[in-house]
Order: sequence, then C-alpha cells, then structure tokens
Amino acid sequence: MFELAGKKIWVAGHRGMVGSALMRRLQTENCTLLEAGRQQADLRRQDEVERWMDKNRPDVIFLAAATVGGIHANSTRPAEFIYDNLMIEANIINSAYKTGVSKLLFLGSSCIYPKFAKQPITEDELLAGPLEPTNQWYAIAKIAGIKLCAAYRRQYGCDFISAQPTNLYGINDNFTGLMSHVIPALMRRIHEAKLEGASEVVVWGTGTPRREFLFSEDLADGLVHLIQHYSDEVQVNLGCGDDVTIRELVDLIVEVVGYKGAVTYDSSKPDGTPRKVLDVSIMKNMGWSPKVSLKQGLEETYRWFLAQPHEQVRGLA
Ligand code: GFB
Repeated sequence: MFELAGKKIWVAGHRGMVGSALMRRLQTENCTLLEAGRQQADLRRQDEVERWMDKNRPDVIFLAAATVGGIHANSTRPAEFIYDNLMIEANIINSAYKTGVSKLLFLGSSCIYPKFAKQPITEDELLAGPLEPTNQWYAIAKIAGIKLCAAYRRQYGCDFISAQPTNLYGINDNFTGLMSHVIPALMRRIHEAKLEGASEVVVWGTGTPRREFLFSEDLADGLVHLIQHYSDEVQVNLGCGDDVTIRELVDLIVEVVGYKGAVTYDSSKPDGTPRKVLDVSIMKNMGWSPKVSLKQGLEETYRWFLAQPHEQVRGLA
C-alpha cells in the first residue's frame, strides 16, 4: 500500500468540486496539504508551474485542475477546453518528473471513450472508436493526459497513474446555468421555477440519454483508495456502475427540490452520447465501491446549494 501519512500532497485544482472534496477527504490522512492559488501559479504557464514546483516540492500530486463544463460549454468553447487542459496536464506531469514526485494521480473523464462504446465500458475501450463530437476537444486533451502518464511511466519509471471518473456532481459544483453540467443546471433551474411558481420547466434534449453519476465525496474517497492501492498504466474507471435516463434524473431532482409544475423536453437541444456507464470491476476487485445513492447525493447537494450566498450560487462572486 502506498502511504500518504507524512507526505506533502498537492491537490492541483483545490478550489474546484473534485479538488475541494479531495482536500476534505485528505484531512484524515495525516499528511501536509499544499495549495497553489491562481495568483501563485497559472497552471497553463510552464514557467509558473516549474517555479511553484521547485519551491514547494510536493511528494504526491492529485491532478484535478481542469477547464470543465457541460455539453454547451464543451461545444461552444472548444479552444479553451483543448488548450487549457493540454497545457495544465503537460506542465504538471513534466515538472512532477523533473522534481522527482513519488506518485501522481491524473483525472480523465468518461467522454474519453468512443461515442458508441460497448456498455458497460471497460478500460480497454479507450481509442476503440470515434468520439462524441460535442466534447471531442476535452476528450482529446484528457486522452493526452492519460498517455502522458503512461509514457513517463514507461520511459522514466515514474509512478504516475490515471483515474477515469464517470459524470460527477456535488459540493462546490458550478451552478451558473448555461455552462454547467446537467445536475447543477437542472437543480438551479427547477429551484428557480419553484420559487417563481412557474408552471413549466424546460429540459434540454429528449430525456432519453443515460448517464451514470458519482457524488463528489465518494469520488474523493475512491481516488484516495486508488492512489494507495494501484500502480499501473491502465486508466481505472471510477463510478457506481449504474445509470439513469435524463428523464429519471429530472424526476429525482423535481422530488428533492419539491417543484410542483410540469416538465417539458426541448429536442432541438443536443442529447450528447446516448449512454456511458462504466465497468467498475477493477475498483470493486480492489475493495472499493461508493456509499452515497443518487437520491442521497442530490439531497446533500441541494442542501449545500441552498446554504450558499445567492451571488456565489450564481457564479457571480
Ligand atoms: O452533464 P452534461 O452537460 O454533459 O449532460 P455530458 C448532458 C445531458 O443532459 C444531455 C441533458 O443529454 C443533455 O441533453 N440536459 C438536459 C442538460 N438539460 C440540461 C441542461 O440544462 N444542462 C445540461 N448541461 N445538460 C459531459 C462532457 O458530457 O460529460 C464533459 O460535456 C465531461 O466534458 C462529462 O466529459 C463527464 O454527460 O453529455
């Protein structure tokens, strides 16, 4: 088992949903946590990353920093999604090698798999077919990150590994609306419809695509388990192994929020990939599975959302 106690750990992207969940989870591991704020290092700039790494010398890195967003953000900001993510991962992985980091865990994304991958998706589906066009830019960058880890492992013997999380949601998610992933986008829209007494809420697409969701706190626990127990080249799927249709998801959010009006579907908006449920056998065989059901996770996320200052929830702070 790879020991985290006593190590200097850098969670790159510590303010995001994944990074902040990791910071909470790592509090119990008796390690020293490092942070690189935006003013200290723009992770897209090689010189700034190298300077920060030279000065702070982490032993372990969780690479959770990324430019992310939902289906609309992915299809309307392709340059940012490919450039930012390529630069962030190349800068951090290369300086981790140069400064002798003992272990690094890179986070991929389930859009790395082909649009029509065999379901549930096993790790060997990577690069087995064409990608979903709406998020190909982000997917290509994330595939490059996985391959960077594998290449540095092969050529330099670095213990760099990759996790392949499913669709995520939870505490500190981005609830700004148009650019958000489906859960925060719909939670906010349905919440506002309830407050305004609106008779109808419009959901994008047909409602038929299937998605698998993992709660932020479960993800953080799974990542810690993976870094402690895994050391190999293959990117490891991290999910719950179950999926729901967008329609079923909407019903759950409506129930959690307590909205009484109608829901309609706008099929002129994109559906994206029809289905992407992960095969999670590797994590299961390593003795890990998630604890929080989708309903519980949505309830906890909604409680967190309600407790935020209005401006922050709207992404204005
Ligand atoms: O989370 P999401 O935006 O991205 O979910 P993906 C999109 C699905 O939810 C589509 C439906 O089927 C949409 O039609 N949907 C319904 C909505 N209403 C809404 C809404 O108001 N907002 C949004 N965003 N969707 C993401 C990638 O793909 O998967 C990311 O874009 C990342 O890059 C993530 O890889 C894991 O699940 O389609």
